[in-house]
Amino acid sequence: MTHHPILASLAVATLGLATCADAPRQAAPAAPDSEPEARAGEADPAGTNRSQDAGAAPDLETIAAGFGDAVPAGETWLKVETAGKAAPYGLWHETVMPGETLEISHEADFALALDGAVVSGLAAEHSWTAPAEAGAHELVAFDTEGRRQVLSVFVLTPLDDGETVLEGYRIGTYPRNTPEGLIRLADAEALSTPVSPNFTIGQFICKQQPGHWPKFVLVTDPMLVRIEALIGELQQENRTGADSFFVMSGFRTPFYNTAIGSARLSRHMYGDAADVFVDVDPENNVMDDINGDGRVTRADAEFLYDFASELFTGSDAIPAGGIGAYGANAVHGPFVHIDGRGRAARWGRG
Ligand SMILES: [Ca+2]
Ligand SMILES: [Ca+2]
Repeated sequence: MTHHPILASLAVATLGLATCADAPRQAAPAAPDSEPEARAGEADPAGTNRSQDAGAAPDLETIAAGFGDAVPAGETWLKVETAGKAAPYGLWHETVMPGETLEISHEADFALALDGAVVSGLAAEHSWTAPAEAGAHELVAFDTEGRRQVLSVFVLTPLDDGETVLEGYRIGTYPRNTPEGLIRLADAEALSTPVSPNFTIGQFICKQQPGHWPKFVLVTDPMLVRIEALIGELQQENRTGADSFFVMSGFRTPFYNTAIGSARLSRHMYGDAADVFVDVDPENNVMDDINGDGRVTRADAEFLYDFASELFTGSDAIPAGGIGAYGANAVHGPFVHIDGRGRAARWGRG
């Protein structure tokens, strides 16, 4: 999925979206329940009754059409909440089980576009019921002032205990806490689906079965908030020209985790860990000389470790987790491990 320009069509019929278009549960007097989409070029009669709309009635399609392809700023413009929590960035992702209803709310009215089509009127609360099929969708929340927020919504493939292969992709067996479902990536195009301002889902896939589709993957919010905050701060302080990390190892299926002899309860199996480094100067699949001493060594991993440790310790908004520093060996260069285990853990720093 890419960032579609918002289309002017009203494809409400697709994907069972009739359930999404309305249902503002707050009894806003003129909420456009029965007339979810303003028609292009036609004043929305309901809009004239909204006491706080001083100007012309909003034409949602026109507003949505003006979005273009630009990714929204890192900050959360609308502070849209899903599942009782606000997205930490203006571009984020959400997972839902098939048929599960996503509740989306904000303190003021906003509208929704799904996969390029406006699918709701203005309201402070919306709900969207996921289709039965696993897949990725682009949900855009926007208001009449042109502010918007993007969520990549993944409808998961359910994973039953004891299920070891999904559509030919080896999952293996979780030693405990089997996830209720996995993100399904149907084809190479799905890899470019954004999950945060500086990361796509494709950066986290397991290295097994490279030519096989579909693939399955997970990423957790705490892990992603941590590496997103880290790359953002490195950019802010001009420590790197990288627009993302090189993710050496993200999600690992239990099958793969066992095959490489990793820890039995590795956070990687839950999408809650990433082994990362910066790699743009030069871009050569090896850590850059980020500490500027003219060499690429373990000291560069330790620089990233210290930078991360200081950043994470100093912020209440960043979830607790692990940081590990690693030097080079025969098969990889220096890197840091970042996870979101919920409590501070540190290792690998002498
Ligand atoms: Ca490099
Ligand atoms: Ca160095």
